[in-house]
Amino acid sequence: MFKRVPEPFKIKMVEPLKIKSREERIKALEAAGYNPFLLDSDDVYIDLLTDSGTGAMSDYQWSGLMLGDESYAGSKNYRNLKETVEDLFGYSYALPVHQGRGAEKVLFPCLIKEKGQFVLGNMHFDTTKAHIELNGARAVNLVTEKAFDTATPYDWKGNFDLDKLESFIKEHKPENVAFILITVTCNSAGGQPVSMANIRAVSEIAKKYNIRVFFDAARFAENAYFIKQRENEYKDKSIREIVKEMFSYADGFTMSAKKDAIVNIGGLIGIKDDEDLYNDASSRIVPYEGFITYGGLAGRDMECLARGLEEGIDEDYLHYRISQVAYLGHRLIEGGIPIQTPTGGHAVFVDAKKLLPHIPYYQFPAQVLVNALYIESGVRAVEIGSFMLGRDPETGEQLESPLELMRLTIPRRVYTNDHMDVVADALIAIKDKAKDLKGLEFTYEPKVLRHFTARLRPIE
Ligand code: PLI
Repeated sequence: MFKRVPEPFKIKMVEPLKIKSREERIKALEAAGYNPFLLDSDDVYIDLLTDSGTGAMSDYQWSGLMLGDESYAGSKNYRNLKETVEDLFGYSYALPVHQGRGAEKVLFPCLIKEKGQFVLGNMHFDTTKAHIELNGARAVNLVTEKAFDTATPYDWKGNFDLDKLESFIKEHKPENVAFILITVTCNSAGGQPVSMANIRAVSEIAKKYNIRVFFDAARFAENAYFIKQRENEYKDKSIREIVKEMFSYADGFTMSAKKDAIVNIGGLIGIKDDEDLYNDASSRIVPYEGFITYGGLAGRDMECLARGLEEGIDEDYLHYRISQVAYLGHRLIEGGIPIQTPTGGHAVFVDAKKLLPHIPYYQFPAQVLVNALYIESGVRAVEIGSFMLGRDPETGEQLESPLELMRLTIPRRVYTNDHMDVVADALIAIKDKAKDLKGLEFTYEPKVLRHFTARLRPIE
C-alpha cells in the first residue's frame, strides 16, 4: 500500500480549470501542428509541460512582493538575496539573472577559452548544451549507463560514470576541458539524483587535473533530499547541511530559480571565491542582463527568490513534493506503464520506446504519446527524446536518443493527488490503444532548438 504524504500547506487562492471536449482537443492539437508547446494554455486541463516557473508561491513570498526596493543599484532585496546565497551555499558572490539560460549566457564565455574545448557533464539540459555550442565548445554527457536501463531501479541514475570521466580527460587532455558541469538533479535522465560520494569524487578528479567544477543547480534541493533519504551517512543531517557540503565541492553554479526556488521568473550565478571570475561575469552581465545588483529582475522578484530558496529546502515540503511524484509513478507502474525507475525529483518519465515499440525513433514515439495523452485527457506533457535531441550538426542526420521519454512534470504546490489520478487513469486507458498510434513527420522544422516551435503531422 502506497502511503501518500498530505500537503504541508492549505489553499488560500484558486485558479479555475476548464476541461475542453475531446473534439475541441483534437482540433486544438491539429492547429498546434501536433506540438503541444504551441497549444494555448486555455486548451489544457492539467499542465505537466514543465515544473519551470509554474510553481505556486507562498503567502510569505507574495508578501515579499510588496517589499520590492526598485532602486536601480544596491537594492535591499539584492542584499537579502546575496546574504541568502552566502548562508545557504557558502559562496561569496551572487549575480541575479532573468532565468537559467541568462546565467549560462553570461558565465559560459568566461569559462570557455578556446573553440573546440569540451564541457563535461552528467547530462546537459538542452539550453545548456546550446549555450556550450554557441561558444564553440562541445557538450559531452558522461552519465552512468544505469540511467538508460529504465526498468532496473538504481538510486543514483544522475551520477557521473567516473571511469569514463577520467578516461575522457586523459584521452583529450585536461587543457581541452573548459569545465565540468554537474546537473542536480539530472533532468534529462529522469530528474535523477547525484550522490554526495559521486559529487566528491568528480571534484577530486577535477582537482587532480586542475579543471573547474560548476553545478547546474536548478533542482539542488530535491537532490539534497535524495542524499538524505538514500545515502546513509547523511540521514541525520539537515537539508541545509547537505546543501552546504554539496556546494563546497564546486567553484560556482548557474541556477534557474524557476524550479527549486519556486519563483515564476529568475535565475542566479553563484561564485565561491574567485574574484577574477566574478569580475569577468559582472562585466558581461551589465550589457546582457542589467546592472550587477538586479540582472534583469525587479527588486520584488529578488525578494521572492530569496524567500523561495529558503522554502525550497524545507524538509516537510520536500517530503510531500517527492512523494507526490512517487505516487504518480506508483499508480503508473501498477497500471503496467513502463517508467524510469525509481521516480525522480520533479517528474515521472514514461518509457515510450517500450510502450510504442512499433514507432521508430525518427518518427518520435514519445511525442506521439504526448499527443495521445493530450487528446485522451487534456493533460499536457513533454517529449524528452529524439524529437528534442535534433540532428547531427555536421551530417544533418536525425540523431537517435538513447531514451525516448515522455516527461510528466509536476509543478510545485499546484496540483493535488486527485489530479495525479486523472493523469494515471488517462495513460492506463491509452495503453490498450497504443498499437494503433501512428508516427509523426515534420511539416516545419526550425534549425535550432526545434522542438519548441516545430510543426508535425501523423504519418498515414
Ligand atoms: O528555463 P531556464 O532558462 O530558467 O533554465 C534553463 C535550465 C537549465 N538547466 C536545467 C537543468 C534546466 O532544467 C533548465 C530549464 N528547464 C526547463 C525549462 C524544463 O522544462 O526542464
